[in-house]
Amino acid sequence: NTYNIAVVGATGAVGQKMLETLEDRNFPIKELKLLSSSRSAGKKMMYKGTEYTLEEATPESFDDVDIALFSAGGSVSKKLAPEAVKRGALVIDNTSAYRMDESVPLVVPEVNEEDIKNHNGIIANPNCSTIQMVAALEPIKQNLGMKRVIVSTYQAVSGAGNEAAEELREQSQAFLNGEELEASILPVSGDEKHFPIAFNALPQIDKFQENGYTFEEMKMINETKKIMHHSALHISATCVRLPFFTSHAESVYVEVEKDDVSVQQLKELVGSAPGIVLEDDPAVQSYPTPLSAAGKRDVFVGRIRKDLDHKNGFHLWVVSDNLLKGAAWNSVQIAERVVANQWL
Ligand code: 11C
Repeated sequence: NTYNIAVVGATGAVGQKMLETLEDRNFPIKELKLLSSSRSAGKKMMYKGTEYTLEEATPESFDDVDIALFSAGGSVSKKLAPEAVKRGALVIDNTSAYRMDESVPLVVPEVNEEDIKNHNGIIANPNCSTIQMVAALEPIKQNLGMKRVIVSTYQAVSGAGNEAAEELREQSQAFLNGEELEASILPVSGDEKHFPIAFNALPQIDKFQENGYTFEEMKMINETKKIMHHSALHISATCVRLPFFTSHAESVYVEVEKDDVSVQQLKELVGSAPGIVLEDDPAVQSYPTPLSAAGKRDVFVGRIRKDLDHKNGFHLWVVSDNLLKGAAWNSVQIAERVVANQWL
């Protein structure tokens, strides 16, 4: 079987990776449609050596589309995803628009693939920093039980889009030339103040909420509970933007329910889980980094060690390409599971 596929937001940081991933995976495409805002309509992009012209996304664009991959911002998804569904398309939405909607499954295939079955036309793709963490935590939750998670993130600028990545490039050059740094996007394009990211660390990703946490932190907290079906989980997050381009890294503290678990046991569990690669050998300085994970689809885990005080506490270092497993690959992987299981 082959399918008519639409990519909405094809020119964005994630949209570009969606095309690359569909091509790498040789996804069974009958017809491909690249959709965008009116601003990008008319631009050309390549897929499998053929040039495609971007069309402005309208409700009618989805006539005859089987699967629509959305990554053009929450407001576009809010407006056009229901139109696509009305016309019979399955929407895989990479924005936060529908993630916490009870009628919409929020899916990381390694964790809750079965939830796909309950879709009503829309499947939500979680936030990038959430995806890699839950993939690493799932084998722990399943085998040992999980009581508490405390995560601190080290996130790449590409998570904030191509323009944020450009801002880091320009500021880095300016810094090395001894020039003044101009910030107009990060930490959050829509917020009042902007700070330099080059040679810096910004403890704000997305806007602050009333409880003092940022929206990115609340996404990690709420999405994790939903994906893992673990509403009783105690979980807290601190999200930080750092000056590198690709992959998010996370320091994750987890408390398990089972007593007397050894580090070796935890390494075996995590290392044999789907989608996870264990790179963990302090004796030979083996651990993943943002650079070593960039361009790869897996989630890499290292530095697994026991907490020195809490007998059931462990620390992990989790790294993955935020545009691949964190976005494009997870979306295409959902599409692959839908097709393989005939859950369209
Ligand atoms: C970042 N995690 O790194 C964000 C980007 O909800 O899909 C992903 C935003 C989202 O800035």
